[in-house]
Amino acid sequence: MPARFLRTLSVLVIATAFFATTDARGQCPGSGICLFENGTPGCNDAACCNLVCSQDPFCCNTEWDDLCGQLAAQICFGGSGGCEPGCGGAKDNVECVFGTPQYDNRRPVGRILRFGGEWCTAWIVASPNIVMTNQHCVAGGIQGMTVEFNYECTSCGGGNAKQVDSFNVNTLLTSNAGLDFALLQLSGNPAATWGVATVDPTPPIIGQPLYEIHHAANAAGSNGNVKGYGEGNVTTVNIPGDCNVSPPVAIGVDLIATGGASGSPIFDANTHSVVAICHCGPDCGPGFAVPLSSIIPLATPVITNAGGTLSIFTPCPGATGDVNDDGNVDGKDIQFFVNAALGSGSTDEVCAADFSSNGSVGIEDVPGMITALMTGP
Ligand SMILES: [Ca+2]
Ligand SMILES: [Ca+2]
Repeated sequence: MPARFLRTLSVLVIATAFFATTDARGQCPGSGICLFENGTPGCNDAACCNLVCSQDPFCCNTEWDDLCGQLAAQICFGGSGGCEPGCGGAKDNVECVFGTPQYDNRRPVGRILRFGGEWCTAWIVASPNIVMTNQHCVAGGIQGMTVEFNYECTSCGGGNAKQVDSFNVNTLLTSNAGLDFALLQLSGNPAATWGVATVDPTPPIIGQPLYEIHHAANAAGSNGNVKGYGEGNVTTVNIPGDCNVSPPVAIGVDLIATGGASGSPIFDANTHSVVAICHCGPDCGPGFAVPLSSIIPLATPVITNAGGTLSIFTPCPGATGDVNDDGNVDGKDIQFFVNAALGSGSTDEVCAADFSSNGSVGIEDVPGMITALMTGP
C-alpha cells in the first residue's frame, strides 16, 4: 500500500532526525484515546503515549494515526489487538455478558475478512457450513474472503485476543440486493465447533427487546477488534425507502450499525433466536435491520439445495407434564422434570415442564407439575 509505505519511510526519516535533536515525548499525555486514530498528537494515557512515541515519534509530533493506534495495541495492551469496546457502550464487549444465553450465542458469529482486512460480520445460519451476511458485503465478489470465529477477548475489561478459527469462503450461494442478504458456503464444518444460530421468522414488532452480536469497527475507524454486544429494541417497522430495502420491510433498531457490523445477527432477547440482520446506519448510532420474516422464505430453498440444515425456533405448544413424552403423566415424569430443571432436558422436555412459560424449568413450575400429576392422563 503506497500510503503505508510512505508513512513508514517518513517515520524512519523523522525518527533519525528527531532523536538527534529533542525529546520525542513532548506531547504525552495528549488528549485523544491511545488505541485508535485520534486526530491529535499524542494520546491520553501518559505511559502508553511515551512507549509508542519512543518507537514512533510521528505519533507525538504530527498526529496519532491508525498506525499509532495499532502500535499502542501491541505494546500497551499486550498485543491483544486492542481488546476494547467497539463503540464504547457499557456492555459493548460480549465478554461482559459471560455466562448468559446471550453469551452462548456469540459462538456462531464470525467476522468476514477480505484479503486479510476487516470487512463485515457473518453468522452460521445452517449446518454444516452456511453463513448469512449482507448482500452489500459481497457486492464486489467473494475473492479473498475468509470468516474467522472466536475473534474475541478474554475478559470484559479487555484482556488478550483468543485463538481464532478461520474458514475460507468457497461459494456465494445467493444474494439479494433488495433485502440485503447473502448466503455463503464455507470450507469445512464450522458448525461442528461453533454451532448454528436458531432463527425465528416471526415478523418483529415495535418495542420487541433485542440484542446484537457484531464485529463493528470503532467510530474512530480502527479495526473491529472485539466481538461486540449491544441491547436495544425495535423502534419502527416496515420503513419505506430506508437504505434502499425493497420491499419496504426494514425495521429501525436502537442498536449500532457502524461499519463492520453489516450482516450481524439481531436476536430476540426472550427467545434468543435471530429475528433480523443488521443492514445500515451511521457510525455507532441507531440503525436499520432487515427482518428474517422476509429473508427466510427466500433463503430456505437455497440452504436446502446446498445441503444445509436450519435451526428454526418453535414456541412451546404448552406444558402438559408428560415430560418423557410417553402419553401419560405419572411418576416416571418426575425425574425428567428434575433433569429439565437442572438444565439437562431437551427442548421438548423443557416445553412439557415449563408451566410458567418463561422458557425454563424451575421452582415456579412445581405447582403446575403437581396438579398435572394429580389430574393428568
Ligand atoms: Ca410421561
Ligand atoms: Ca418455568
